Amino acid sequence: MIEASFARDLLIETKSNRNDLVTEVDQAVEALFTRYVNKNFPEHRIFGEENAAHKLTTLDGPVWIIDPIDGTLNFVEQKRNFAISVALYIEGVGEFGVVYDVEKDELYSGERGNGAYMNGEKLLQVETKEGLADNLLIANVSAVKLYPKLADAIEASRGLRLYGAASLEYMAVAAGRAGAYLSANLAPWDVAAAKIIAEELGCVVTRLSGEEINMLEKGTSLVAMPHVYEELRSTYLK
Ligand code: 2AM
Ligand code: CA
Repeated sequence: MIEASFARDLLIETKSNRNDLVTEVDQAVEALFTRYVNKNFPEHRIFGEENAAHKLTTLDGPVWIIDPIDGTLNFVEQKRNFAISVALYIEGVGEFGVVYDVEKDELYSGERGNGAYMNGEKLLQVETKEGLADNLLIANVSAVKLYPKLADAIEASRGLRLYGAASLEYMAVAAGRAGAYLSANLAPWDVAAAKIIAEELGCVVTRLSGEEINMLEKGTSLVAMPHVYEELRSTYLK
């Protein structure tokens, strides 16, 4: 459905600001998952980005947390660097998640306690690279504004990268392509699936403050390999 949309002009609307976009494709993909969940698991609930009926205030029971397109701005501007993110939470605990990079045809999946996979191949836990100096960092400008010392962390690191799709930035850390990803404002559906996969690969996931992420609220996000996590938290996130 997404790939077919590349051939036509998209209907694009703005949400909270001029760069917060939704297209008819975001809505159609969420509707597709909604039909599937309703048909196969009628008692399950859906917490999704693009449908007003999909806003929840509790995570009781089984809940599918869905972002039909994470990185909509990339989808519109680049036709790449975006992903579908789907997670199953039961009583607030992340059980299963998939992040699908549509353009690269890379399907990441993870199940709590059972490891993570990419296109069916088991992913290995990331090899520990020494310190910040040996790791690429992914961070957005808003995170640096919130914690100005992060500018020093970036300078101390191997270099700065930014892709513009939170779930894929999580996968970059989970797969060992970067040491950490820091963001100032993500929604539950941006991180729900990616968090499960990253944790299965040994990453630590919290708010920038070190607090646990409440999957009903937007907020800051930090995912990192453990030793990079400690270095960031102890020296740069104060
Ligand atoms: P989205 O494409 O699903 O909105 C961009 O840096 C990353 O931040 C994307 O993963 C994007 O997800 C997410 N994001 C969350 N809230 C956003 C907002 N209000 N405006 C733009 N991007 C947002
Ligand atoms: Ca989205």
